[in-house]
Amino acid sequence: MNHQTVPDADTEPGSAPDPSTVLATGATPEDAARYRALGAWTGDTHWKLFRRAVDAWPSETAATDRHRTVTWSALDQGVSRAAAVLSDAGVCRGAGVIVQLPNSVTYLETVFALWRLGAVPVFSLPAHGSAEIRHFAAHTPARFYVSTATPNRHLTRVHRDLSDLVDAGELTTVLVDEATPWAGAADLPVPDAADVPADELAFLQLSGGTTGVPKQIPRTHDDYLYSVRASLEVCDLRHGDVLLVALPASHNFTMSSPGILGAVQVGASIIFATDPMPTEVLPLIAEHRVTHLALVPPALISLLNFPGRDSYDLSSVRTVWVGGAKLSEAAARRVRPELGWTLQQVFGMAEGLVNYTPLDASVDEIVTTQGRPMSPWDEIRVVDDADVDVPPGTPGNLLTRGPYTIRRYHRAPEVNARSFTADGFYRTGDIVVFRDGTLTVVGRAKDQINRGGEKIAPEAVENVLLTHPGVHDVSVVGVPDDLLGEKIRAFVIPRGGSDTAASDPAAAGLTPTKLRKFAREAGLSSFAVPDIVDLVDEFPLTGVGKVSKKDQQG
Ligand code: OOB
Repeated sequence: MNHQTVPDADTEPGSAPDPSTVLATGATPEDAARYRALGAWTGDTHWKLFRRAVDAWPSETAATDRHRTVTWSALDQGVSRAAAVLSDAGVCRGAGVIVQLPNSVTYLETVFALWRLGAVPVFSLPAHGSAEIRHFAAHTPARFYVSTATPNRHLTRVHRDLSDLVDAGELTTVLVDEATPWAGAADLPVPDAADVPADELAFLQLSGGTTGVPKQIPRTHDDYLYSVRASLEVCDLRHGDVLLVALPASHNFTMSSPGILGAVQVGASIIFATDPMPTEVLPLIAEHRVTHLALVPPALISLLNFPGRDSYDLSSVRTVWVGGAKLSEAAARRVRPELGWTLQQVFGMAEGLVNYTPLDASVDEIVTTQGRPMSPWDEIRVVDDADVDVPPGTPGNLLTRGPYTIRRYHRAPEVNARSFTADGFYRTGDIVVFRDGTLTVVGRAKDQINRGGEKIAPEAVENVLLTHPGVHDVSVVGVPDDLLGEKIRAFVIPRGGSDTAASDPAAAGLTPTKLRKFAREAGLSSFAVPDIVDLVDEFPLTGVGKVSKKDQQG
């Protein structure tokens, strides 16, 4: 078993780090000195953040899921047990550990135990398929995988599909029962907390891939915890509040805007839902007197349109954060009058930059913009395709740099060359209008489908469908959808043509339903399986003979 650790920089273990870019995020020593002098980077770590909460509010409620409710002190005991079990499995300081857990108290115990050990979580989503997990195992030094032992149809399939990696000794799996976790911990020693520098890699965060496969985003304790504190400055989450966590915990929005870590910072209690749809969210709001929640636009719209909504007491909620995809002005306008809640739009990205509409902004600003950069040290540029700045109010490509925005992906030199400018600005791929300090998202320049906040690279879906022996060619596009914003549509040319009754034997009997099933079974994430499949004879072409995705979008 190779317990290789995740080094800070893009260097191979043992080789000398490049002195100009020693930090995992690509920040230079000059950047680091500046952000420290400004007070943005304070030397705090995720483990210290957790310890402070346990010491300050030991007997207050920390978190609740469908299996249990824990105080901060009970959570701390769970974290100790988790650390003992993970350490016994071989997880050590610097080890990379893929975390694929549903929203749960067990999730909290796992990630804080990893930070206690000085290990490096590699975050994935519960909906990810085995194809993504394989990719993480291949492209990060992670050799451990923590997931659930509680019955779960999708994850059981993922675990089964990964068994060859486990048999080959390439992945050590720790499966945890969410109701009775960390069995066997009683006989194991609890390792001491590791002393971890705050400018070290804290975890690898997911990026909605714009290339075939998701990229890994290196975040440090210093930069990420600054983003949490900056979020808290512009949000009204306070000690004693109740935060409903209904989007996947590992998503940057859920984790840090201000999210789970914001709740740990201020001492708010966390209620876990495993699905953001109204049937699960509404009863939890009423039962736990929830004060804050974060939703993607389709979940908010479903809640606004839910017929039985009035039978729930929703008066405890002060603020709803909505982000991940563009919220329509029409839906945004309904929030205050129909729900009585304050809306904060959140336009963020796992690479860094997060924007919020201010709590006290005018109604027009709240419903028509995606907010203002949350830090005074966020640098914003809006440029044309030649990287020349456009005048204020003119749509252009959003570039950004700042104390919590990465300057490179983890070990991806080619992607880095096109995703960042030479002076370290991140090319967000978003087309925006910047006016009077506010950003409005008006389009997208990246080849990415945003399906209600889930980011999908068309190429990743095309690559999976192309492995079907009866498929000659595939083109995947996002098509407009009232609820999700966009849906995934795959145009497929079967071998021998669209009349699969008369075609090549490999394509005989091919149907859209069979292709969707094939995509699921090939390990594609559940949210990336095409919503619509069309069998066609040819693709529309552009003037220069390329597939015209524009025409396919209808
Ligand atoms: C959040 O993070 P990611 O990494 O899943 O996706 C980032 C991309 C942005 O570049 C943009 O294309 C889109 O998602 N996006 C929005 C948006 N929020 C994100 N587009 C329009 N309006 C919005 N409000 O999605 C994320 C991370 C932290 C906080 C919130 C969202």
